[in-house]
Amino acid sequence: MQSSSATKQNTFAEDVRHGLSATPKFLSSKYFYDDEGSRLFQEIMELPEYYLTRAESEIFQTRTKEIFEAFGANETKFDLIELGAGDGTKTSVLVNYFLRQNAEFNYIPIDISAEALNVLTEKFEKQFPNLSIKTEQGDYFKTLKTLGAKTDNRKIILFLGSNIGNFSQAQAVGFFTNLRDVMKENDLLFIGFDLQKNPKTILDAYDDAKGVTAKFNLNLLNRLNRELGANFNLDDFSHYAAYHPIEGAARSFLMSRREQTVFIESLGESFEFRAWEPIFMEISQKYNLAMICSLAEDCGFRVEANFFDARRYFVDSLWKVVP
Ligand code: AVJ
Repeated sequence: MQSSSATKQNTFAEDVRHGLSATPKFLSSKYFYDDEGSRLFQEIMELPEYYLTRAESEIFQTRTKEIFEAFGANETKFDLIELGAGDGTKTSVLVNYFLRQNAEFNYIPIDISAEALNVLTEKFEKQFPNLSIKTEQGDYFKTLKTLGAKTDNRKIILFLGSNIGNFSQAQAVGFFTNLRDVMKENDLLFIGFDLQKNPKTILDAYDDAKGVTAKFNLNLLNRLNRELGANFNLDDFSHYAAYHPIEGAARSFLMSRREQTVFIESLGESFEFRAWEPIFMEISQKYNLAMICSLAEDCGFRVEANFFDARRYFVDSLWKVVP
C-alpha cells in the first residue's frame, strides 16, 4: 500500500511537471477530485446551469423498465459493474427496480477512490439489505481483468454521467477498445453521453453564474500548493470556458492574468507564465448519434438501444459486443 501511494504521488508530480512544461500548458482533469474537488463537483451537479445530471436521472427514472428489459436482467445471473461509481444515486434507481423484479445480480462498483467506495457501500447496504455488493478499488482495466478471471457471470458495465466526455475522441477509442478486449460475447456496455445542443446551454453549464465551476478549476492549483508545495496565487488566474461547435467540445482553461513565475517545491522547478497564457484544464466532449454509432463500431461494438430524456439533452447508449 505504502509503495502504491508513493508511486501515485510520483505520477501526480511527474504529470504536473510534464503538463506545465508543455506548449500549450495543461493539467489533467483526473486530478480535480481530491476531497474539496469532489465536494465542489457535488455542488456543480446542483447548479441550475448544469443540466447533465438531472437529464440522466430523468432517463433512469422514466425508462427503468425498458432498461431492465434491454439488459435481459431477468434472464441470467449477471455482474452489474460500475466504472467510477461516484455516489451511485442514478444507479440506485436501477438497483431498486432490479431487486424488486427478483433479478439475480452482484453490484460491483469500481473506483480509484477508496473513500468514495466506502460512502457508497454504506449507503447501499442501508438502502438495499438484500443486495450483493462487492467493491473493487483500483484501475478499471486491471480490476476488470481479474474480475473476468474470477467469475463466469455475464457482465453489464456502466460508465455513466458523461465521464467519457473527459476523453478526446481518440482517447475514447483507446478506452473502449481496451474495454472490448476484457468483455465476452454476451456482455453489455451502458454509456452516458452528453449530446450536442444549443451551444449557449452547453457553455453556461461550464461557466455558471455563481462561479462554482471556476472554484472547481482553481481548486487544482490549490491542490498543487498543498500537495506539491507550489506557490500559485489563485487571484492571478481566472477561469475561462469555451465551446467549439464544430468539434462539439467544451474546454476549460485557467488564464494567467499577468506575467508570473510559480515555484513547485517537490519538483524543485519554476514555471514561467506569460500574461494571459492559458493552462488547458479539461475537455467535455459532446456527441451526436452518428458519432456514437461510429465510435461503437470503431471499438468492436454495435449500438443496441438508446435512451433519451424528454429534451434529448443526454443519451444512455447500450452497446453489445460484436463477436
Ligand atoms: C464529471 C466529466 C462529467 O465534464 O461535465 C463539470 C466534470 N467539469 N463541470 C463534465 C465537470 C466542469 C464533468 N464530468
